[in-house]
Amino acid sequence: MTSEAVNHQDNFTFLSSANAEYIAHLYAEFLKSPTKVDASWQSFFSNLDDSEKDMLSELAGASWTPAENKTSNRAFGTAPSAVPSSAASNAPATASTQDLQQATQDAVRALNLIRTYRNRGHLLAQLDPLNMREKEDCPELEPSYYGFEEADMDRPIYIGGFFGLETATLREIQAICQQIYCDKIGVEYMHITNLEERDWFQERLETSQESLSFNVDEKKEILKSLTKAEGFEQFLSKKHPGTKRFGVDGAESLIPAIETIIGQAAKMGLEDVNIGMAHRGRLNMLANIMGKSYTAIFAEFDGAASKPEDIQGSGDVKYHLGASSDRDFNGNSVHLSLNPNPSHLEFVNPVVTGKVRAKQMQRGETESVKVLPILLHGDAAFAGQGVTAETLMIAELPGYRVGGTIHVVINNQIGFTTMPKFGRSGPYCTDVAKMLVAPIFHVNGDDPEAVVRVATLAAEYRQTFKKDVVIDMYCYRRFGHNEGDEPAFTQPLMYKKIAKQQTTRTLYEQKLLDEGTITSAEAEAILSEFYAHLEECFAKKGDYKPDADFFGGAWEGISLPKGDDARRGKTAVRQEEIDEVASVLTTVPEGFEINKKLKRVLDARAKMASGEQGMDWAMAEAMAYGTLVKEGFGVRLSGQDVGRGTFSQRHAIWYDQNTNEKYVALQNIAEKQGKFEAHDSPLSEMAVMGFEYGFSLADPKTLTLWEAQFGDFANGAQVMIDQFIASGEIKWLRMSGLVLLLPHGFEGQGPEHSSARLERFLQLSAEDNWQVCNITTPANYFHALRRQLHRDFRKPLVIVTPKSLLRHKLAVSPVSDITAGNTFHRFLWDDDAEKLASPDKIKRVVLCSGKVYYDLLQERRDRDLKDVYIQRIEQLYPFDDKGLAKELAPFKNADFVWCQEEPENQGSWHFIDRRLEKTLELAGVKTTRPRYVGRPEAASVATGQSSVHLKEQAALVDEALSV
Ligand SMILES: Cc1ncc(C[n+]2csc(CCOP(=O)(O)OP(=O)(O)O)c2C)c(N)n1
Repeated sequence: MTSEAVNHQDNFTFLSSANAEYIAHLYAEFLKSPTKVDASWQSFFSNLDDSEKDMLSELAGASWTPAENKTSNRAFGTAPSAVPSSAASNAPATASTQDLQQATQDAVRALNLIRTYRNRGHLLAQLDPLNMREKEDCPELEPSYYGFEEADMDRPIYIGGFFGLETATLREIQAICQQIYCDKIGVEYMHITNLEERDWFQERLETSQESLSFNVDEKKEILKSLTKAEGFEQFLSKKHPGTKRFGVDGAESLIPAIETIIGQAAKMGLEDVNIGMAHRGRLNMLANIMGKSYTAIFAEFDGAASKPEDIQGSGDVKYHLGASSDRDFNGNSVHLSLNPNPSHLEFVNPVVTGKVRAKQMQRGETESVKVLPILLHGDAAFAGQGVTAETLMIAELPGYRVGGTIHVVINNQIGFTTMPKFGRSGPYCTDVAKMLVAPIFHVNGDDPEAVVRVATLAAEYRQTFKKDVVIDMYCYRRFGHNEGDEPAFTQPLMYKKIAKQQTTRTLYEQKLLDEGTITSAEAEAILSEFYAHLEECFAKKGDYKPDADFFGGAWEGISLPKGDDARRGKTAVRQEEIDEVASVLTTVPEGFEINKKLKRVLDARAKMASGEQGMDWAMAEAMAYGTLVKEGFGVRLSGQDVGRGTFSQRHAIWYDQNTNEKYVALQNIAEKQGKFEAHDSPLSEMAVMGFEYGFSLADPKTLTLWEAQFGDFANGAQVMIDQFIASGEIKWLRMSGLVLLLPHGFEGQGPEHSSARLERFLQLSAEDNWQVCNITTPANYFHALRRQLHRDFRKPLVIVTPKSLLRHKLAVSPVSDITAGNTFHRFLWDDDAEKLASPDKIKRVVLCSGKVYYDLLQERRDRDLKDVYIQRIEQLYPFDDKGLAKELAPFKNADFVWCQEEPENQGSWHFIDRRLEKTLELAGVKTTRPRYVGRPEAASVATGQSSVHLKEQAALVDEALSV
């Protein structure tokens, strides 16, 4: 021990709370002006390094509250102080300046060490049950990094109330820090910017460890839960060896974790939990959390269907199916819903949060405590899939908030055969969550008590602060990617280790036996009783009859579509309703300074409603929304810049030109009306479309619309379209009335803004899965939108919406087209039909869809042709061949062409040519094969040169009209 160290030891008490206040005062003075303190303090303060100065700054800025009132553990801020602050300017007589300076330096260094543990202790935490995680080299977690020597380890240092202690030795400080921050739990919370939340964590993490221990009953519950998790998988493996089940084996602590999260959240008001997860452990979750009967699962392993025979649908594999149930958690009843999901990992995330948002709104929830999303992730998928980041990114936005999601990562340290060091760039698979400044708990899955502890904290945090929180449970995958897979092909050493690893339940049982919490007879009984129960359920599997919960809850009154009629729905409205709604939509509230150009738009809209002027696209849409909310339905529109509309056409939100204040006329239609929301979304397609799809699953009484900025951007959400919207109903018996609005039009704007890729949607059309429309009139758009809610079934609607038609002088509808007697039309006749030759004299029928109709119409007028008829198909799918045949039958002697702007390999042609062939046969006309007129096949959508575009367009119109 150096003489200096001895001197320190003698003088450690020189820095007491009173003296700390004195030094804080001195430092505050020094910061104001160095010459305010004497030369020795000047030099002392000047020589401190930056982090030590930080500590002293906190000391200087701290409000001095007595220890018992403390709410914060920050730096010196909670130093117990019996000394009134008026004493601060007087140095306590007992301490020499040199002693005080030395003691101060010790304190700031020790506090720096503690702070570093809070920040970086997780890097040394014992998280990996296999002990294969490469630990970081962390010299900054050693006292020597702060200038301490071995000789300093055992002398008390002033730490101002940290861990409830005024003084502690470095050895004690390090032991406490390691226990809190480097044991089986590693916490990342210091990046949280909100101080209240950070203090909340600190307080909970740094309370005495004894108060965190579990009582006997709690420990038994954990053991029982692990027994169910392990026993279920082992039972299945015995009965169906080698069959894929994507077992939870190696991650059994997941089950007590989820049980704890729901139980804790329920104590704090939770009533409805919505879970999204992938394959791993899904059957276990279904059985042990969702309460799906073991018998049902055993029957499904025998090949039983998951739905009754009389219900149509392709079904899905058992580890993708959803379920719902009601369960009791310590006296609190909770509705549980596990969303079905496709194989595509992580894409279910925004679907679940969208669903939660709808449920929260249905309950009128403002506190976000009653409905909770829980998302389970694999480590490789969480890190790798961009939709994870998109879902996190929208979590705090006003239009998409759900008051926080609890994320649980089943971190089995492998993705199929890929090891973490090839699966992500950062140290943790959860690093992406930091963009949301979400707290992250890393925890060792082989310590179920630690897992339950973080599960409790995560649920408390979410229910208190209403924000996302992440649990990263390190575990392992006992078998291959699935149970028939050989993991030793690629991870021989890891799997040698795993073969020797006792199960989590065995380890925990042993711990409870060792500490005398249970007897071996009790342990044996827990296991044998559960197996006996499984055997009983297994014996009953032959009697199992599946059930379908197609139309429960909010879906009451909705049914499957019946027959194959036109399914028009009653969509017309009375002129009085139009007048009432239009009056609100075109009246600027008093005192509101409207944009002058917008005022002209509103004046024109008033004339459209009264019939003085033809109604344009945007007014028809506003009238559809306005009449729906007046009837009590909701309307939710989301997508990039939807409030104004990408093409400055919608103006659903007005901004006061002096104050920026918003006014939404559609929210002021009537005293009692449905909710209207228009949310300008962030620049994401995938998560936002998925969110809206989820919303539509939970709320059939709200017209839910997602709009692409330009239609082609929808392919940024292709997985949502393919896996959920097109096929969700047929796979999972879940209806959706989501509307996709996809601006589309070949208008010379180059390859990327011309096509909504209609061909993709048409290729996906089958089994009555959705509706695909390319509409040409505002009135038909009005009816198509209202039809979504005015029928007793729901189907997604894809509309390729127009761009130039928004302001095209011909693309207007008289207001009478939306009043009594009118409905949606799947086909539209020629506007000039009456001026044309009689049908039998028509030489050419041009069949088309969308904007090209107006190009053809205009050119035919210009050429004054009488023997060419133009027939529009407004709804491409479901395609009504009989209905169209009726329309075409009179043109007995004509030839038929299909005219489109899109290249031949795109647009509708490949979808419609065979259907038209059949239709022409049904119509009994002379020509039975339509001819294609349009651009030739092309790899890119359109030319980038507007002159070329114009030439191409003129040529195709010419060819279509030239008989
Ligand atoms: C989007 C997507 N890409 C690829 C796959 C194929 N796949 C299935 S499981 C898997 C590994 C997933 O690893 P991880 O997320 O760690 O979960 P684990 O299977 O280890 O539980 C992969 C690549 C998939 N299902 N989804």
